Amino acid sequence: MANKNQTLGEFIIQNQTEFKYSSGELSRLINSIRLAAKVVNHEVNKAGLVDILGAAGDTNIQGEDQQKLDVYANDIFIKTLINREIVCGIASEEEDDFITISGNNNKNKYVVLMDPLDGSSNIDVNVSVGTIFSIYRRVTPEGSPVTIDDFLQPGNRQVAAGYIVYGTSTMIVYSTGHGVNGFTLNPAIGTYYLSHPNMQFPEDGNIYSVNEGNYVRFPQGVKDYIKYCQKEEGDRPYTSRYIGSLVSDFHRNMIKGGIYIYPNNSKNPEGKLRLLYECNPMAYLAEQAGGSASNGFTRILDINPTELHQRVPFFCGSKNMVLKAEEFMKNASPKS
Ligand code: AHM
Ligand code: MG
Repeated sequence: MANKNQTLGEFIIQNQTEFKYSSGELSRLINSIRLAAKVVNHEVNKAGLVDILGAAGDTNIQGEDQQKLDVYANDIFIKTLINREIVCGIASEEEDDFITISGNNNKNKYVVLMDPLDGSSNIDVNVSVGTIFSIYRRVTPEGSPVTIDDFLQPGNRQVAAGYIVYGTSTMIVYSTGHGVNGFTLNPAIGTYYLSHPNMQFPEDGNIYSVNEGNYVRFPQGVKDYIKYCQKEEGDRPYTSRYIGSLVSDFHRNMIKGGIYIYPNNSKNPEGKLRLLYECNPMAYLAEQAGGSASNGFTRILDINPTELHQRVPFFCGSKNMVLKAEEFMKNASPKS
């Protein structure tokens, strides 16, 4: 039974036994992410003071170099995970290659893949950004250094995934395969409380989120679907809402019902979003909340990744909306 006074720390302990291999390692890992998220949150909240504290590339009054926030977030998450010797490897959107962590004699079981600060171009204009993370059990034997195979696993093998949204409130939303729960940070005391237990995507929705500025470059199926959303019929036209910050757009759609689309287009033939750092974790959360995620034709979580920074088209949100968009994609594609 969900208890709204419950803190994230209490929730993690209470639910530890639900984990398949309950050694406490995954709980400690989520605890580390919780901690790093607080540090990043503190820095993101100060971003508006940039003219006072110094812009990226400057040296501040204490003689420290000011970093870009996405680089800062990347460093904080990596340092926190390395210092606690809690994972055997990390891959990040900000790093060219994966990082091997050999602490604890390579005995740690989990790898973390993350986008430390997604939507960072929104920071300058005081719009919400987020952190996205994804956790897998390694596939190579414990006791040896990780290899690329530990990272190139299909999304259906994730053991946990989540995001932090640095919005009007800071929230951490995550799943370990038993539904999705959201916790809101009380900044006065630095504690996250269970504010959104068992989050569910409405099956239908009336919001579509896509960068329509790219319309002329979209595949015909997406153009047709957008026209469908705009048609005056039944509960349509739908509302268009696009923040340009995946975590925020997803978060709103999960609460209100909607679809997020970042299609391939003539300029980005594979799409823009990264399969491992953005699409897989969001797809896992969507499905855990009763929603759906596809590349227009195939379930995102069933795609076998071939490279770390692989991009894919992304259609994610309320189940019936994703189904409808897929129908348009199929109907518009050349019949074989
Ligand atoms: P980023 O990882 O470089 O921040 O890019 C990902 C972001 C998403 O958060 C957002 O939905 C999308 O890029 C917006 O892209 P665009 O400006 O092309 O619409
Ligand atoms: Mg990103």
